[in-house]
Amino acid sequence: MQTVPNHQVDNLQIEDDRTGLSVECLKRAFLDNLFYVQGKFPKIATKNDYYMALAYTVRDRLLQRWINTAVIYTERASRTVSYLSAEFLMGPHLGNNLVNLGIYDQVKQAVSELGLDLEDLLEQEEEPGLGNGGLGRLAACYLDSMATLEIPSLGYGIRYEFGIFDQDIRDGWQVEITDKWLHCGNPWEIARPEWEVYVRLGGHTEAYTDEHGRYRVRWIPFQVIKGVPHDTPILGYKTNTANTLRLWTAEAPESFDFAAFNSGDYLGAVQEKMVSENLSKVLYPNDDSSQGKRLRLAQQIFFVSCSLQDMIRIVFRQNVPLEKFHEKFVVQLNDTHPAIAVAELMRLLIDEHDMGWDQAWQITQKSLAYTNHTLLPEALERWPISLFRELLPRHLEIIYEINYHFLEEVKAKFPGDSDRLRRMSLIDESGEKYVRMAHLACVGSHSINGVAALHTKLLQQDVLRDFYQMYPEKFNNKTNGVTPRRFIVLSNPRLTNLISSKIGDNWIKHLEDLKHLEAFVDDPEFCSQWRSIKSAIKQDLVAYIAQQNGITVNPDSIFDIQAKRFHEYKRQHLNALHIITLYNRIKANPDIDITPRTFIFGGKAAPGYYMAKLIIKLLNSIGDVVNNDPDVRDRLKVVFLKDYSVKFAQRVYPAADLSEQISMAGKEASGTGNMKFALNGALTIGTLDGANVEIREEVGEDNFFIFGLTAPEVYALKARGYRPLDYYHSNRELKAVIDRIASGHFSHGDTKLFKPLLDSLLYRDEYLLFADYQAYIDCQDRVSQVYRDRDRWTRMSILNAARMGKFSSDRSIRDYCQDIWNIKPVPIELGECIQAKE
Ligand code: NBG
Repeated sequence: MQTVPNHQVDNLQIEDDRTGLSVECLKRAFLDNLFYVQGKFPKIATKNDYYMALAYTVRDRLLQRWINTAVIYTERASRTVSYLSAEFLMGPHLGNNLVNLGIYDQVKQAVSELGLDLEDLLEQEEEPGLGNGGLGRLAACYLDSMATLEIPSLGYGIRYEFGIFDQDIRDGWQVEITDKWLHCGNPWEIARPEWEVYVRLGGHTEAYTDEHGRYRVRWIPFQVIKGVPHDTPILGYKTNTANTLRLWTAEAPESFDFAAFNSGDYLGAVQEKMVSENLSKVLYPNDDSSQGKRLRLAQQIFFVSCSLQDMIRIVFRQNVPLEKFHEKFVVQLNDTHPAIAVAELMRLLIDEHDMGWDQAWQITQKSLAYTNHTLLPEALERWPISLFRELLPRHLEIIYEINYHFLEEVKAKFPGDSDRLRRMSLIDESGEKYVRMAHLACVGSHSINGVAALHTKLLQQDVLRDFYQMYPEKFNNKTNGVTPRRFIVLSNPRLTNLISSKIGDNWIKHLEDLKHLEAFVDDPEFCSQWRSIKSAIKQDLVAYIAQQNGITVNPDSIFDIQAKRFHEYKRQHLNALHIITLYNRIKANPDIDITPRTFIFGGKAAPGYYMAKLIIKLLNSIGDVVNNDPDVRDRLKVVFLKDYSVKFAQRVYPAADLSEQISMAGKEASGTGNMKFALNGALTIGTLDGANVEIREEVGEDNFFIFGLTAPEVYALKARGYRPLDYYHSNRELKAVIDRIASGHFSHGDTKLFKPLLDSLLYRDEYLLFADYQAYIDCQDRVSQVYRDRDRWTRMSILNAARMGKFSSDRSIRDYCQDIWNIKPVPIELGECIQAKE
């Protein structure tokens, strides 16, 4: 094979078709992969063949970095972060890898010289939607930042065969469709069957005395499942570090039960295989809620046990004594989904590796750290004891013993406080007995963190108050962040180029540098460029909406966007009340002077969450009426963009003028969409909730539209006794809005359709929409005013982006490294060790 000299990357020793980065080399490699991997040639190749050929071309270039990284980590037995998460919402890999490799432009040119369009090929990628929303996406951003900061890390999770469902909208209702993301193959992963592990489930335990006369427990399981790791490289931005995302698939230890097979019971023989494979079959589509389902607990122990066993394998391979497990690994638990790790690590150390309780407990606590992501009571995971005993009999014994020691500690610290013991126990005994996973995580970890300053404060004062009083030193805050590589460089190249033309491109790795943009905020030329970029991106979205929804949208209107999971606490229906308020004003006075707005929504509802689905239906119904009412004269448009995903989010954030972050204060742990919008120059309308508080602090009060009750005001109002009907009766516009919905105006005269929603507002209104209604409307009126002053708006937009430095996930990861993980970067030199060919 001919080699092509490559002057673009120092240190690169293998400059053949597998590693070369020149346009010529990329072209040859691409055609080679089309032929030898896809088995196609241009005349008969489909778009997917081209995508696959390109993906393999890029993967080849990752492999050299990946293998070198693994070699160096192994040689040095580097301290490593294990990020345990039931969800990783990675988004498409191809574009991101091009950005991080720094070869976007070369590849664009290479494929265009072959008569193809890169954007077209990028579109082709079926994204791995292995997460629900913020929590899974945060895990993905953190992997990007850890690789970029050269922090040795392994992401551990489940390779769901079906990720988050695809959303269709039929007659205004959400319809769920199975997400078959693997059906064309996944070029980014490599299966590692040689590192398979076994996980036990069910059965019973037996006590025995070992040869040293020690009391021991043997677990005789009912079922054993095989876990097979599938690895995906995670490349840092312009570094040689390529870390690993290791996702587990569940399989039956033997494909066939030969006894059953031989006796002619073919279906029975295949049964076990099907039952086992179920474990990694599908992602639970609930965001911020838990239903205590058996399969879900089985998924949790499955990936946690596989991952901990894998870490122990690595410890042994690197000749680290098991007593130093906590020096080799720090294990971050992404919410309570992996909290069973506390009991599983104890079990592995004691039962499988003969360690004594005290030492095992020290190692467990020193290794584990817990991140809480929610303030919603319904999201705090609890498992019925009966289920736990059936599935994890040994773990239940271990949890009882942890609980015994823990409650002794509590008694010693707070003598005579039996109520406290009851509240803090790992077992909820108030009715049916439950295991409280958040308590298990708190007791078994050395660090407990919230994801925004307000959230951490509320954890300390409220949700985890007893634990804060018990272990104040464990608590710390780590405000979330987002990766600027995916959420501006890849998704908003025009803005990226403008910014880099002014301040260089250092900001991509050091987002604080965006502050240098402030120097240009009075430069009319810069402001006009900023504005025309936003306007061009809005034009693109206009075209997309026309094609997707058949709705014509005015590109000069305010693009007012709320894109996130549907949940009552997030209050998409408050947004709906605003739309109808404006609509009513127009109906009352068709000539009224209104700043044109396009309301854009995106997001999925959990399939079993009736109220959230009804809110989606309401928004679509409002759209049908408002978009077609001649009185409105195109001043308002309501657009629901179906099937919100990472790919799709990348298209939406850059086009926003206004970002809706309107949850009831005290409910949104952090939010991360809020950061992505602002980074792309959207202004925020928001409550003082989650990270909104810190965003406002950073961008300045004058550049943030704040409204509504604060968290303490929410508690106070609820404590006083909240009566939504009073607001309804005393607020003329609010009453008109509710009456308009109740009259069947948006439901072809059907007065029953939205009644459950209206009743919940009129008689309960748990999330205080009515209490915040007037403040929201007033604030929106201010937004409309300010938007008319285009110079002022542009200035605010620039200042928002310029002051978002704090919200890079690089900053979050640096904080985790310093305060929790105690870990240092390990730079990777290429060519120092392994080469593909000698
Ligand atoms: C979500 C919160 C968000 C937060 C993300 C990431 C869960 C359980 N929690 O506010 O609702 O931004 O986690 O921390 O999905």
